[in-house]
Amino acid sequence: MLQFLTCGESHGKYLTAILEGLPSGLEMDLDVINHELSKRQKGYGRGGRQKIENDQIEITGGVYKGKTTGAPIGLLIANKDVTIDQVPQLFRPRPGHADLAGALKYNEGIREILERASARETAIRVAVGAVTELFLRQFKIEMVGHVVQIGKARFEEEVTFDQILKRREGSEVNCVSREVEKMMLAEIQKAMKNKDTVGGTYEIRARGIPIGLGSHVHYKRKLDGRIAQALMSMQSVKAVEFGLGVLEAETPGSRAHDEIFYDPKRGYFHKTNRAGGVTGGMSTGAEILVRATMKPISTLRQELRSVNMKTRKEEKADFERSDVCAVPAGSVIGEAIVAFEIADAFLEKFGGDSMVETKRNYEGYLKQIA
Ligand code: EPS
Repeated sequence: MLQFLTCGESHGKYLTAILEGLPSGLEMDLDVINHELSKRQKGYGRGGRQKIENDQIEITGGVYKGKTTGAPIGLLIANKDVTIDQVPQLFRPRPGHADLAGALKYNEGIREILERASARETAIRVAVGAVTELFLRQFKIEMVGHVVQIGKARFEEEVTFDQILKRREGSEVNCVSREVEKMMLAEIQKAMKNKDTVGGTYEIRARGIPIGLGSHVHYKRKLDGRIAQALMSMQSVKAVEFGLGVLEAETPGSRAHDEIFYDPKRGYFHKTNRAGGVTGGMSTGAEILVRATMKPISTLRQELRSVNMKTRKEEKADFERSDVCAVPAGSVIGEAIVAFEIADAFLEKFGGDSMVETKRNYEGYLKQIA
């Protein structure tokens, strides 16, 4: 239902996206989009590029008098940094980056590959996600993201959606615990000192989800599969898990599932959320709870062994300005990515060319399952 394409290079003139499939009549709030863009630029351990850029969204189509018209929405962010002709070619591919496979496959230089592979592209994905968050809010669906691990520093406490919203405020690493934040900062400082980089895990939650988004009938329609694919497409992500996730392996079946209850006011509900809000590829009505793990950034000051693609001789990999830790930024990007996937599944189920129609369809469904 909902689709988007991004275009642009890290040192190109613009990052752009066309988002298609949103109904007419949705109010566009540029402040909300810009706020998400600015959050993505922050976080302890970010690289020098963020001091140059001040990402701001421009809408280039599909919005009239502050509201969507139903036409494709054009989004644009202008890059401020030097242009692609002013940055050098690379010959020593960085292990862990797209450099080697990309250069061979496309018969191009490393520069041509890394410019598009760069996580700079996530700026425009955050803008797309923020627009879909505006859509979801109209149906009382809300999103939140926070960092649960950086290096060995791990946040283990159980927290509610509201606690995350409140307690992550003011954190330099988007963590809800000040104690764990200190340990996370120490992990990043250690990596800086050792000319190294550090990865971690973020968690995304969505609440207010109706039962039945996604479907069990076809593998491509499964909601968890769609969210996992989208999160995996984010630069650096190497693992995605829902609910108990990898802990399912050691949990007995009697404690791995969510028992079913009924209340005349609430309808069917679960007291636990071990499934992370999705079973059989469909939303259960509980919060969607998904975690993504990012590998450490692959551009290292302490260069790894590589091969010079001109001479085929062993040399140290090239170094480019980069981040030491991008997990806090990842938690903002992940939130946008999950929002898009939920909005897509929502529109697939309820459709509508205008917000009035989508709302009517949604209310009809809620009555049906009450
Ligand atoms: C990024 C912009 C990039 C990198 C980083 C993310 O800018 P530059 O290459 O000019 O420093 O800082 O990208 C990577 C770490 C990567 O490996 O691609 C951004 O805006 O998020």
